[in-house]
Amino acid sequence: MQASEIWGERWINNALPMARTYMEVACRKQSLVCLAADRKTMAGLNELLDQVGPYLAALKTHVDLIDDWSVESWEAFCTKAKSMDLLIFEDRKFADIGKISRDQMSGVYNIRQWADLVTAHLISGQDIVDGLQAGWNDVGRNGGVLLLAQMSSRGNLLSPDYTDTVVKTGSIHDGVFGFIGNGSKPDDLKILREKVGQGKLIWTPGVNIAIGDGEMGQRYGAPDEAIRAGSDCIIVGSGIHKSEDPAKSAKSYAEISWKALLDRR
Ligand code: S5P
Repeated sequence: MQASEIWGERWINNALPMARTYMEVACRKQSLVCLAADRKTMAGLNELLDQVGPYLAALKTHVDLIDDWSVESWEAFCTKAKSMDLLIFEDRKFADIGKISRDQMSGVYNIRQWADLVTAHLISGQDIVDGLQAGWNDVGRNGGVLLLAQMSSRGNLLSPDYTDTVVKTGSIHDGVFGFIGNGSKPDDLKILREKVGQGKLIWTPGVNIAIGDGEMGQRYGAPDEAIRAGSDCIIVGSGIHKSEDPAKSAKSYAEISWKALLDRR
């Protein structure tokens, strides 16, 4: 089956090239799983990628938490991820003014050169999206911005009004790939999906087969419920990288997510 048939309205209403690329990758891999690869060494990251790469559609990184990061080791890691047909998503949570965000796409980490997706807060205004898109444009690459509309952590300051403004502004901006929603609360997610409409993608952290509270205020909901409520990608960290058998866990998240997407159609 073609990606356009599987994704239906989402495909029709989202023409951002990177959004369509994601929808195609998800179909090839039969997985709506983005791994939050929160390991602190290159060896740890490479080991994880070797184990679970086949079951993922995307790989989410925090490039600034790697102890032994180097340009060469990162380049090799990204090349491997690409060879496994994965999108690379740097969860940098940019929040500065447009021109500084553009510059932050370069610098030591040179995020614009290897990341297909990045996260941003809209707290500084919508020019941040143009700044980040300009960053990719500066090196002739395409990318997509995921705006934080909700967060999964307890006590966060993203109020319902703030969420509405992010959705309203982001939904009509071409550079926006989609939104980060809270996967731990399917009911809230349903409401978010109604507000977002059928075009932009919603990606959700706060998902784990073992639902409930996580470490330091993190909260978890069930992966299939998140997708049925309107999530288009589940961001899973500890559920995979802290599991005794990461490959087996990644495979079950992939199967659950794919089945939930087919059920949702
Ligand atoms: O609201 C949020 C937004 C994000 S991007 N809550 C989150 O937990 N995240 C990220 O998702 C967080 O930075 C981490 O990398 C991942 C969740 O990891 P887990 O181990 O709790 O599944």
